Amino acid sequence: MTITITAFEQSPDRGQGLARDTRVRWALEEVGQPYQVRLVSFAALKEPAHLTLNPFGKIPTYEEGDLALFESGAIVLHLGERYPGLLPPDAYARARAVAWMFAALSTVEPPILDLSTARMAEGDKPWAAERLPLVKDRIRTRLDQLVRHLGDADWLDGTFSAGDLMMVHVLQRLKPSGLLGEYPALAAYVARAEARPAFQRAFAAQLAVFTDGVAKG
Ligand SMILES: N[C@@H](CCC(=O)N[C@@H](CS)C(=O)NCC(=O)O)C(=O)O
Repeated sequence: MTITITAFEQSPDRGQGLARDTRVRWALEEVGQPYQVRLVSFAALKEPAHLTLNPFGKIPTYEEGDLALFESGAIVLHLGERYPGLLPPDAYARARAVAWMFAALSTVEPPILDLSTARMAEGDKPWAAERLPLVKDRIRTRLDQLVRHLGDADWLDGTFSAGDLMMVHVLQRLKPSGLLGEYPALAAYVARAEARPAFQRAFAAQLAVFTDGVAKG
């Protein structure tokens, strides 16, 4: 069954891999499934054809036969349930891996996204400079907790899972801020995940859109 995902035709990050199609590409690479990519312009995201796939007008979307999905977390979870390689076979370990996916998306990602908002959308407001340290401290609170949990382990819960994939992709957004560098154990955790051949392939494929103009899957 052909799998088709959507990605930005022109990404604001110029191929740094921060757009959320990268998590889906990475998950597809981890489970060894080939996929096609349909590139979408910002205007097309808000048109009816795309809104039937994602009512919020965003990428990534996922199509497989009669199934259409949106939300990167739901897509990665679907892949983890459908193919081996992302979620452990043991039911309890699997539940914990899913918990880490949710933790990445609903506990760690929001303050990190808030930093992007503070910089890009609110940077010119008179109160921006005063607010920024508060935003950063909220991120540090999460990173303190995360690094305490990780300890000297390689991954969040035993072997690499979709929970790590999601957490690492969320943390990657922090690199330019220097905040990740304040936590060498977390920086090493991200680097360990980035060394995975599946991540390397996913990263190269999303980069090719911007360097070669090619929709690689
Ligand atoms: N929670 C959604 C967020 C999707 C999202 O924000 N996608 C961004 C790209 S990473 C997007 O399409 N932005 C364009 C827009 O909002 O117009 C997910 O995880 O899939």
